[in-house]
Amino acid sequence: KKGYVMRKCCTDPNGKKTPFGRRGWKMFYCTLRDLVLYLHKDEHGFRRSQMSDNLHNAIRIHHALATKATDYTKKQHVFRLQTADQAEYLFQTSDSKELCSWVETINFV
Ligand code: I3P
Repeated sequence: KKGYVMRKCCTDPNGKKTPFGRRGWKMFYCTLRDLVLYLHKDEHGFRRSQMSDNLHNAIRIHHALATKATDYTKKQHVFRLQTADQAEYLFQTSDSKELCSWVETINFV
């Protein structure tokens, strides 16, 4: 699965709150492959540099959980991703269909 999403970091992989200044929403071209969510700057970055593009922006989703972020009311079509290493992110998708598709894909791969 692939597509554009907005991402907000809430909790860093150590379980500590992401510091102010790094908590903003940012757009990425997101691809899911082999239990890793790769966040590319855009489609071009995805095609050109494949896996080497922003390796630190890769999120391992083995034992991760995606849920609709019904408690987050500032934006629509947002899901929360909690990873095995205790990081937490919010992802905004384009519509409710995309939201369900991302959540199901992440949880059932
Ligand atoms: C954050 C940015 C986010 C905001 C977050 C801010 O600032 O304005 O949009 O989250 O609030 O800290 P920065 O870019 O300097 O990190 P919301 O859009 O959800 O309000 P937060 O600290 O309450 O998460």
